Amino acid sequence: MTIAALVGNPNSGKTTLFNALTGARQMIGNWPGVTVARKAGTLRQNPAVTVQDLPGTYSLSPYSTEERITRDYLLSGEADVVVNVVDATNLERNLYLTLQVMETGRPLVVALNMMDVLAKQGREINLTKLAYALRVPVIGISATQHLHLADLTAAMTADAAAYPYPEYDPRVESALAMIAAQLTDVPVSQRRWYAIKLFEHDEAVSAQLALTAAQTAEIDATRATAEQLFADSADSIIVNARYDFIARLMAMCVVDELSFTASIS
Ligand code: GDP
Ligand code: K
Ligand code: MG
Repeated sequence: MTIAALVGNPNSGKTTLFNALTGARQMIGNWPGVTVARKAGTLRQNPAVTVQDLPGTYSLSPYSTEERITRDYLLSGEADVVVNVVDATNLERNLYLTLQVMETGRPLVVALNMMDVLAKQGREINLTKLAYALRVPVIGISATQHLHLADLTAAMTADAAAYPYPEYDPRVESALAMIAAQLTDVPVSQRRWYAIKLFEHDEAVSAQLALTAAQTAEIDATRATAEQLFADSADSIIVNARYDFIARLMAMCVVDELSFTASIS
């Protein structure tokens, strides 16, 4: 039995993909304690794979119910694989969630949706480079036209790479590594997620981990050093690291016909 969870920004095509993958085989309920609908189904072609729909969200910060449900579900480890539905026509904005999903340590497949719209706009995304840079499989699909859905389900059930995650500025990485080294009780796949939260000074997460005074002091010192080095707050350091990474991906992978024409004229 495999559980594949669908995550994505609102309007990325999650519901359309969910319906295309599962057909009529759907179970509807609620997430515990809230009135947000919870929908699951099994793959048309393979009933041993359950597809779990998650609420649409732009980020995984715990500020809204949708973000909290999605974040807690991913951290629970229930999903064997996460399918991140990405709107190819809004790649830059959608990738912010992708990076956060990778930080939760679940195996990931990117379903790059709306490829039909992208083609009509005369734009191209180099899927090979995108997959290489993210270190996860990227499958270009159209959920409405049922394009390449078999490739997607094949990628969902293939063996995933172990805990891929985006690598940021080396100075951020070394701070995160120092914090992660304190977290020997946290499963390896989730150390990066918790290291980022502790770097960001997330009080709820530090309370949950029951750190010793020495560990807390070590983490505070690491954060203070980074804040001094970057002359910025820990929160902004992480946000900027994600945006820098996305900017590099965009420069590497996106071909805009208009800008191409301009550059050769
Ligand atoms: P959700 O908010 O992520 O659940 O997104 P929906 O599945 O409701 O899709 C949002 C809109 O995009 C709907 O009008 C869909 O018909 C449309 N849509 C979804 N996937 C595709 C696609 O691959 N191509 C095109 N052209 N439209 C799509
Ligand atoms: K919608
Ligand atoms: Mg929907």
